[in-house]
Amino acid sequence: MKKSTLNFNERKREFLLFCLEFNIIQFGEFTLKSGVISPFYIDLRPLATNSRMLRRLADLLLECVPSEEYELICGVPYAALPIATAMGLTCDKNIIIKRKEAKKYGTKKNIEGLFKSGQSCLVVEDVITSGKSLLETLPDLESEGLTVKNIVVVLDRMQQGVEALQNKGYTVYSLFTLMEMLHILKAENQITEKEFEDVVGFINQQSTLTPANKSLERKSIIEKASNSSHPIAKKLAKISEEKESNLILSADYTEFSEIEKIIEECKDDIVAIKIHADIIRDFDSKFHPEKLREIANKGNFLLLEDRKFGDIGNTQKLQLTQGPMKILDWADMVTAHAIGGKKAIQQLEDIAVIAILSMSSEGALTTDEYAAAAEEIALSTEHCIGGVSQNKINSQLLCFTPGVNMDSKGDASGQQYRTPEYVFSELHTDFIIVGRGIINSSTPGETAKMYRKRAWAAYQDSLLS
Ligand code: S5P
Repeated sequence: MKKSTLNFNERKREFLLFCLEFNIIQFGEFTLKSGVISPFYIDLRPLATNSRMLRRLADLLLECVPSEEYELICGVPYAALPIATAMGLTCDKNIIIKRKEAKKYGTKKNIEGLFKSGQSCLVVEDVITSGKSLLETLPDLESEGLTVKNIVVVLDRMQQGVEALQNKGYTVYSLFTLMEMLHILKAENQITEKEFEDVVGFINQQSTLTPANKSLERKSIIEKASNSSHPIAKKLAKISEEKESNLILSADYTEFSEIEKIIEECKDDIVAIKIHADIIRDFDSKFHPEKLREIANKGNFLLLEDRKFGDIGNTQKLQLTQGPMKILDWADMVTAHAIGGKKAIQQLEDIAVIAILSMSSEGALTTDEYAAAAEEIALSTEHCIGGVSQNKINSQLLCFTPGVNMDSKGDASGQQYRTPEYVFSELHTDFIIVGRGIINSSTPGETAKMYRKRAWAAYQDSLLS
């Protein structure tokens, strides 16, 4: 089969539209096994009869999980069995089959297939609700000596299943959450506003993860990232865990050589470097991006261009791809205002976006009302991985907070600072963005280390409280 030329998000959309067309997802009135009337119904089993879409789904799921993390693939019976088989065929890894009931004769085996104790296994599930069927399946695999760390699911119904598994130490990757699926279908005009609201109302009524009770809990970066479908959110979370760091260095220099120098000093302590390419006097659109990419890969951190897009969609797309910066060619993430509305921000879909929800400068016009509206846009936009915020974010978005300094309360130009401890405990920040607190220090390397340690400790405390 010819490989699709569409990008990850376009293929996700294509897959959902297919599901709708073939009644794999249905909207209406359905009586569930429990007797509850549901405004939607999902059954992925018929998917196996369409080999093209099954392959497409296999590709998407394989892209969710780093391939070096597992040797075998196992589908939870029955819906995920063909999906796991398609994945195995695609990535050339062996699959094993977990029986629904143990064999009553012969070998009485629970797991079928050729495997060795100690091998790592990726578990595949179609839909995760409470996580019960996965929690029943995993001990059977583990009792055979298999190591299970990662689980990939097509759809997270947002009914605490992911949390239940995370609490047991598993990493869950979901291709879609129910909310994300609804937002895509709404954006594609495939469901009406009423159908959208009925399903959201139903989810809330089923006492699932409503925005209200989500706000009570402080979620970890890893949890948030596993609920995000964007690979950059997951990569950032992975780097953060590996380096025990929540620190993004804001290298606001006007000479490229100074950026190189500060990176050399701070690279072990940061998860990302944030630059303003448009203030670099000697920015060379070919040489500097290549150099930045090379040192970022080597130093295991990401590149954030703080472009703060804030125009109409068409202009933003041109600003992302054209001109001397050619940001799309080298940056992993960009910042963007939501001021131009949802459609405008959608034009940046080829890159991970951090939406500006509120600003740290004195007198900023980003009121609570504005921030809430911007957050709503970010939440319903697939490629928005987080928000730049001076307030608590009550959702799954990663929270990035600039305006952090251990020694100063602000500058003469209206910048306002808070301490790492304050932002982690009060705002539930995930990443701090620190500029002059580090770059103006006489020993930036040591200072970056100090910020990293204080931030990580405050972050850990905030998870416990
Ligand atoms: O609200 C904001 C948003 C951003 S991205 N306040 C900010 O200060 N920033 C950026 O963070 C700002 O553009 C600068 O690059 C950095 C803060 O730098 P510092 O030197 O004040 O720590």
